[in-house]
Amino acid sequence: MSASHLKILATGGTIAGIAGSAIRHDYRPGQIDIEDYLEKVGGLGLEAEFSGTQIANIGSEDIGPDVWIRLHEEIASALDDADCHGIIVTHGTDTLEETAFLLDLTLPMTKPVVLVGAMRPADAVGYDGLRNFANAVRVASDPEAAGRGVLVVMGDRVFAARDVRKVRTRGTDAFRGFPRDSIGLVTPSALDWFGAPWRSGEAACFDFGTALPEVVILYVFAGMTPEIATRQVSGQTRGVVVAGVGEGNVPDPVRQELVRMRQDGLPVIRSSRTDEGLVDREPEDDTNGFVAARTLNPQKSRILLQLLLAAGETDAGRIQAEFDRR
Ligand code: DAS
Repeated sequence: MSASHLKILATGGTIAGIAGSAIRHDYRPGQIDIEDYLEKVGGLGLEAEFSGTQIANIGSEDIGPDVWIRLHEEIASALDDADCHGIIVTHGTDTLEETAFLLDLTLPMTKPVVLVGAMRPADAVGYDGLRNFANAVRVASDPEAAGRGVLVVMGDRVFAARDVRKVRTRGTDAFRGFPRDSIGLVTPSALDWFGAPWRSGEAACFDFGTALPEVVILYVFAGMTPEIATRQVSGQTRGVVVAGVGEGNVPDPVRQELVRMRQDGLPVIRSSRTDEGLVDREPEDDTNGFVAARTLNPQKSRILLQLLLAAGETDAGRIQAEFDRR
């Protein structure tokens, strides 16, 4: 098989981070630029040719719509380039799941698009970035990787963007998927898929490029009051996601405040602060006008609601149908 031509879009993060010592914990993300990184990778003997673009060189806690718009433009251009077989985005791990899900919802499923990061900086003992990158090259070079949504490769596992989330602050096994855990296993020498592609050739679910409307996430805790909820919603807010306790539950006074927000025209999505599990519709949702997030965590629910609102969708029934189908 001739070498794949892969487009590498670098945004920074720990994969490009430097600690300055092999034993220091603290480090600075985004210290290695893409050209230096590709030079490092050149010594691995990977069966691929790369062209790199530095989109940003920052910690992913600082990534948001500005970087997303540039990433989206560069990926769309690479998807139209007949000489490009696949795209790899190097990214910090803290918000990797949000970038991946945003791209998953706004790109056509025609070529592999893979996000990859690292949990340890490049000069740390046990640096995982080169292995993760080599794994990402194997996935992005496989035509079978297209049609599975945007993919995340971390810790020898392949995740679908709609499932993946960071579940640990440290350690190279920091990512899990829900409801599906990994959809494939990968090493620098082997790739095994579990199941066939299910979105081959699909068009983008949503347009992207306009400013994303403000959607807030209300994190629920024991003793939360309606005033605390109200203070987090401003005149610019266009939607509310609740990181509820258990299966998306809130104290009753807060529920009453959320009903008022709904009556003022704000969609309200009930998600959960609990790490895994379904948030299903309850009979009261019909009365309250709320939407159940189903399998999407609060940060992904926010991305989906932003795109729905940007597309002019505010009907709770149609929004619920969109959450049901993800
Ligand atoms: N520095 C954090 C980030 O950019 C952590 C990381 O990259 O893994 O998300």
